[in-house]
Amino acid sequence: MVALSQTALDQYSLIKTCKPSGFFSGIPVINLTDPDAKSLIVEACQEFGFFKLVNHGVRMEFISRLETLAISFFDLPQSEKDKVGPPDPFGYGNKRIGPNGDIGWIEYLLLNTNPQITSHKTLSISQENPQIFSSAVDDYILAVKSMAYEVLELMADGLGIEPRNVLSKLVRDEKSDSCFRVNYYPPCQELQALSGRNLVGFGEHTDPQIISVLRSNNTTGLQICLRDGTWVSVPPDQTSFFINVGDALQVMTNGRLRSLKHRVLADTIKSRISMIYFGGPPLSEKIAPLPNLLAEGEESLYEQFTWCEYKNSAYKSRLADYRLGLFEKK
Ligand code: GA4
Repeated sequence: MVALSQTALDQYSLIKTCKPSGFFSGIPVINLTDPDAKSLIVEACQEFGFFKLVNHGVRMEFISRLETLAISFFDLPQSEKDKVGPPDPFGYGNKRIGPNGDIGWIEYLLLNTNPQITSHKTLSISQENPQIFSSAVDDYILAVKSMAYEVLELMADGLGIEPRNVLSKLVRDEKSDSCFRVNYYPPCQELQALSGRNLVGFGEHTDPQIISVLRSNNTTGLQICLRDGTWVSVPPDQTSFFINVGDALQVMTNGRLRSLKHRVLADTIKSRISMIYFGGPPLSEKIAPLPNLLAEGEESLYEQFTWCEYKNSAYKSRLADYRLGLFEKK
């Protein structure tokens, strides 16, 4: 038994391990209906690039329906799941993340969020009734998008920039290059017992887009990197959303808001499931500091680039690379 597990561990020796850290109690919690939400959001995004959102208005039934369907998909035999993969970048993926050799203790579905482009892959996720999964995704995404627009509008208000839809319109645009991911992290008890550490489910990285909206079940795993470089664990909360600033928003605010370095460790006992909406701009959009935000004489910290250029460069990188580095002015 031990020998068998050791083989399994050797097989996964490329998957990194980490020591779990204590829960962090300092994560800003923002109530979307709070009259002070706009300034609290800006403060949280300046300090952490991250906050927890409560009273978000997304109906629990949309969340639960999608989660249940996703779990049934991940419970299917491997050969069935493989029919929806490998990701190109959309589709079902197992352990391999992105095209450049990153691996983690994870299975996932990466989907396009544009309802007009429901791919055959999305349709084949729920075999008995192909529409079930895609309509659950559509309902969920619609609700999460409208909450994300509101957050981005409050953010613009809080930053004192006009018009208030200057950020939300990019994600709202029908050509917005957004995507959606369902991550499933199976428990890793045996492998953990052998290594004495937790397996990394999704290695450290920042998200390239404008905004990411995450919802998970009640299993721990998400860790964020604080300004001083320490990694802390985020207490899970299945009724709330976690919002994080992406690289594009960091550039558009000339570094005032910070994109968040984060990672996920697999739990030893329980599986973790998370669903993340990544709001991105249209491919042709120029990503540069918003002029109304720059103080007099303040220059952009970054070379100008389009979202398409940034995305292409991101797909040539490894997860942990500092992707904005290539675009910083020397
Ligand atoms: C991180 C954020 C999103 O999950 C994602 C990821 C993408 C992928 O899994 O295909 C990337 C990663 C993410 C950043 C660097 C590249 C691209 C894997 C990878 C190694 C869908 C995205 O947009 O960028």
